[in-house]
Amino acid sequence: MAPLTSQQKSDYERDGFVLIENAVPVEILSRLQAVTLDLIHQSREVTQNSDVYDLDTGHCKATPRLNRIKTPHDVHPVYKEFLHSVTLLELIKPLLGENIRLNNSKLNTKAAQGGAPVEWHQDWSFYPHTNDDLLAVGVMLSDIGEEDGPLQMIPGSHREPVLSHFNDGVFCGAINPEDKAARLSDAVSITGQAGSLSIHHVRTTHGSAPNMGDNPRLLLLYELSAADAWPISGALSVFTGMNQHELWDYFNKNMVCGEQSIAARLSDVPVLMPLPPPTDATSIFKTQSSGGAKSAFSQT
Ligand SMILES: O=C(O)CCC(=O)C(=O)O
Repeated sequence: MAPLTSQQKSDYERDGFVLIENAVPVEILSRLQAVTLDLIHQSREVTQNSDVYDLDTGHCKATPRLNRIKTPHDVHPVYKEFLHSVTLLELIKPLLGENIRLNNSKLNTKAAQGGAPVEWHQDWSFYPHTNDDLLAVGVMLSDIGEEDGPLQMIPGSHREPVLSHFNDGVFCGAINPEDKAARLSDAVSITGQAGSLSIHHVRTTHGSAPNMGDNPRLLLLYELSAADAWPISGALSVFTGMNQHELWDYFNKNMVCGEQSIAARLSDVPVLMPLPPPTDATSIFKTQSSGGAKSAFSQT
């Protein structure tokens, strides 16, 4: 696979996202898929949310239905292998520089015929940093067509003001679909074959509808940042609850390339702190449901 082209880089800078088709080499794609299907199979024995699984409603032994496999890079080495591969590094270094940290990973396994929607949001609303050189890479591990609940993005939203993600004064991790400033009618669907990947900026407005297809929609997400982007204390995020030793160890352990910086680079970025928090902020699904987010996608 070729490095990010200058056209792809300028598309990302203009739109806040870029789709790169057939980006993942076939051999590692097959292994990522096999490990993922095996993890879904193993979830048949699981009856409640755990460190690995976030269960969807209706999950049972006969029909496993997951919202997500949590932090897959900690669950099986193949996810880390692709993260550190030259293929991926050549795509993200032009956007983030030579020093890159993984902040979190997740594998959203939207179950067939209805897996949970993800309401419209900007990732930035959950974890503002000292600058916005942060992005998410979404690796399609299944073919994702229009009816499979693809990611949808609003072009150019990453350069617009930060939108409210509050309901009745509580952070709910979702934009009110009636907020005209969100320009939801401009949405573009990110569809492609397994092995394609998208990159979206941390401030790009995005969401996804339920999966109306017959197969699980498998999307592996790596949340990455420049190593001199420091999380702003008080945000709801994977860093919540870590003391200084834990945070420093976490950052160093999760370097993808280069070194963690102690210099925090401050940019002129818009920030709304995600406070007060909802009652359950353990995942975006729980944040949106317990925060009372208004749905753009529910069919009732
Ligand atoms: O899986 C999806 O469709 C979107 C996931 C997402 O936006 C998130 O987890 O922040």
